[in-house]
Amino acid sequence: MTAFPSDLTVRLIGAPTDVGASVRGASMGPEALRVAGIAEMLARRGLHTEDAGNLQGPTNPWLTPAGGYRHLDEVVAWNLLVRDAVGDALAADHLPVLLGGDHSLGIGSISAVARHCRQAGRKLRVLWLDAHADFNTNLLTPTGNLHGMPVACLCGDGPEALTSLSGSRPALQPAWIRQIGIRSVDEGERHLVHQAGLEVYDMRYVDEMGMRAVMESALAGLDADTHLHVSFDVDFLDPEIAPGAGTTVPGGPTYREAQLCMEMIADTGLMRSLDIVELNPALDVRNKTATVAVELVESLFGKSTLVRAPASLRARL
Ligand SMILES: [Mn+2]
Repeated sequence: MTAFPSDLTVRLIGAPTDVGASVRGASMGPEALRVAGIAEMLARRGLHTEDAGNLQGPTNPWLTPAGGYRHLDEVVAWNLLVRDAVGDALAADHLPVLLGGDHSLGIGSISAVARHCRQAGRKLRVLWLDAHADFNTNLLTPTGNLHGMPVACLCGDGPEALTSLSGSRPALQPAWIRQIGIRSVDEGERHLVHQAGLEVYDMRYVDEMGMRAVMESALAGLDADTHLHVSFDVDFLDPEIAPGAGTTVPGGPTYREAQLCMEMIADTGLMRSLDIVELNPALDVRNKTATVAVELVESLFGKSTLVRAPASLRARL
């Protein structure tokens, strides 16, 4: 077990938009996370924290899809801003935390991470915590909402303007991705996920094997030279604890399961970038979902519920 490095500077980057979403409201996500105390929590953990404020992109025109994509121009504009902001943070050796915003922004964020790793010669592992596989394409999607397509785009299947953001297409190899918590996938999308060979730990797997086995498997094979990126869609969580999301699906991880997931990620000491997306304050109850998200992110940054001494210490007692 590695401690989370305490000499890191965390840079919060707000991307207040819902141009890629199916319902309005995720544009208010960054402020809700700030109100829930995300910066104060990180400071309490002893991390240098700077809030870069919000990116300023196009407003949501709320139009019907064209060519199988809804608001493609606006989604591209936002993702260029996110890619550059996340890229700047990584270049400064800071740990970027993207405060979304809808999950289409993961394209820009992870494209920047992929480019950074390519240039630095580092390996990359992406953990996609989500109720959905987000592997739709314009030919499959009934709605054209781009927040259902980021993993496909990152793997090279999507509009050129989004698949080329990392400077190399595809940005990611499917073998670098682990999806956890999945419980809502369309038929055609399921076929594409299989075809791509994505490693998916769906809720049936979590039920049967338990979160500990899921995370041991999802985190297997990492080494000190691996950059770990976490893309945390709050609809990953069971709607009982996280009602503030536009596309909730029942039957997600409980509070304890989610905590264990986050703590085991923190134990690696390897997380170097994070997206927190799809938080929708318009659907939330007294900022409950933002508060839960901040608590879980606190665990991601090394707050442990472990009270007993570590095994190595117990052995010496
Ligand atoms: Mn998602």
